[in-house]
Amino acid sequence: MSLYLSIAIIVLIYVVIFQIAKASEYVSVLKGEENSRKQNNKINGFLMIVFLVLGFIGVYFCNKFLYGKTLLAQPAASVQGEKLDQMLWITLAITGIVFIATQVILFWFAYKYQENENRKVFFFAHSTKLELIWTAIPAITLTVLVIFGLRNWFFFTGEPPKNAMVIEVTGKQFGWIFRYPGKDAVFGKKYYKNIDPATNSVGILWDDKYAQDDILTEQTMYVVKGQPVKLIIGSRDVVHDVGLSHFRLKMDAVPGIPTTMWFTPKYTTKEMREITGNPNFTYEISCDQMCGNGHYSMKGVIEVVEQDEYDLWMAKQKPQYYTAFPEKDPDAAKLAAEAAAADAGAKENKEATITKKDSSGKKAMAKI
Ligand SMILES: [Cu+2]
Repeated sequence: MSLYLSIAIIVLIYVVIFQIAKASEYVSVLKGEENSRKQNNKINGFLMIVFLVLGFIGVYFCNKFLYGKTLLAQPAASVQGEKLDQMLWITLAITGIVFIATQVILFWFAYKYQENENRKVFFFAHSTKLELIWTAIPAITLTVLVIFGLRNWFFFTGEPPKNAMVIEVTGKQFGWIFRYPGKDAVFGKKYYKNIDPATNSVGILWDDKYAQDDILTEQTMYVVKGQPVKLIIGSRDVVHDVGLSHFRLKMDAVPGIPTTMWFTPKYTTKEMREITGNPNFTYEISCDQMCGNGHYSMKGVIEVVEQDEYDLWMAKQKPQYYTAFPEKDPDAAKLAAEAAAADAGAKENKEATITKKDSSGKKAMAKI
């Protein structure tokens, strides 16, 4: 019913506009072409100013209602992110000033210099000086912005400080795998043909002596507040992208070509919950590259914690080597030994009870 009503209203509006246009055409015929054109000019000039003012009011209200929903309303959660935010604000300020100035001039001129019988058109074809000015100023400004951008780019894709922890991030259809180098702080070698989704999701070469303490986790990555983290990023299948919007960073995950970036988290997840006023806040890794039909579900989580909480978490992690070879797990061997000992103990007890029963049975027999 509401659909028919909407169609009827649209048709009605169309008919009304059509009739007004027709009527104004007849009026202009009656008034004469010249008069009608002058009047139209005035109306259009006035509408230019109305459009300008309404446009600015629209921008103001969009900003008022939508700014809080953008990530800019939250502080950048990494030291590098702050630098990028600063760059963004400088770019927005420069382009914003240019945008407002050019739009005001554009609409104001259209109104102010509308057709006037007392004014003659000034013919102006070319000015080298003017062209030099409007080419040189934007060129210099953009060069400065690009230089700042490149400096930041080389900063966070370059070498991190020495105390940085290193985590390998591997994208796959559809999820994230994180590898920590373990106690020796060196990643074991890997080879794609060794990939086994159940026990060896990144294809670690177990013969490598550095490989046996490597730790694998999926979907959640733990990092420490204030400690630089270097990510070595790769992919197991198609191109993915590690998108860290709260840290203001992103980097492609390309199969066969490792990419890197590093950042220093500024706030723990708990602190960020207070800052954003959102008790369910989590740092998210989104895949920023369309990578297949499960792309939407590639949400990873980064837990930023204090050092002691990280140490506690790390202590609970088991090297992946023991998942691949459970028989070599010293803990499992210990447990097995304990279980065997318990078994043996139980057996001994049982035998003792039987002997006891036997002897009491014999005694009973003797009495008979
Ligand atoms: Cu993806």
